[in-house]
Amino acid sequence: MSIEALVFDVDGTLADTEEVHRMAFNLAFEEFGLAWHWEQAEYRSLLAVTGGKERLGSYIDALPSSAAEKRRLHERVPELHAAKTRHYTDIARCGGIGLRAGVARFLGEARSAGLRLAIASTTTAINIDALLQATLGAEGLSMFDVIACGDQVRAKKPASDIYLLALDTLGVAPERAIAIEDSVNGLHSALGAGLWTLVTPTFWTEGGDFSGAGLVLPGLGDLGVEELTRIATAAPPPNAVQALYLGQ
Ligand code: XBP
Ligand code: MG
Repeated sequence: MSIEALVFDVDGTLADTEEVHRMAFNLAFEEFGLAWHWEQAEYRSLLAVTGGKERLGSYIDALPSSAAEKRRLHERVPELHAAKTRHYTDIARCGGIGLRAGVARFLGEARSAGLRLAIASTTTAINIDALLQATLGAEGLSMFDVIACGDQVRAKKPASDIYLLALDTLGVAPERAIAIEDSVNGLHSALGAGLWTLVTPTFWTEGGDFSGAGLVLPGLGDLGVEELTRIATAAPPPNAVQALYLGQ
């Protein structure tokens, strides 16, 4: 069965963004007078929770504070996350984040091959807009037929909601699409939606259990679109992969 669409994750896949997300969180903590500072090692473990607001909530829950203090802090999460997003988009818009190696070439090749492009990401639309316009210019957004992201779904990765939304909006069956991810959460989200998945880990996600991935590579590098679609279509049907993932 031929491939019609490629569905890309954003953070860690299109660009290695998590160091800038970490910096933006720390800038927001300073702005709010919070004595919090996420070092890389701590942030790497906090990334097990997808979604910046959910990550903040999980961090607060683990604080040695009173229930009343935790309630007060939870109430501030939306404004704290909005400040973090402002810091992140400021850095992205100034060109502080580049695409990962091979991504721009791969996107161009996919479009020339007539494949449709989509995004399925946990981050916010404003972050995606800032990153894509800064790295790909005016057509950075228009090259994607669908951008499914952030709070458009209730359950974030590893739940499959965001990939199911992307496929539904594209009008493409899972077996006619390939997912490209960087993390275990992202892989499980794509597998649960029945997509054959290429995983390209970063420092933040390497060493994860990528069982069920169709292919794991250090990055897109020189991989050809034609080569990827050939590998994916020669692979076991997604329902077999999905069954493997779902333990059926
Ligand atoms: C990765 C995430 C996001 C980012 C932070 O998303 O889990 O939460 O870490 O961005 P992706 P926000 O699915 O693109 O890998 O603070 O906007 O959530
Ligand atoms: Mg990711």
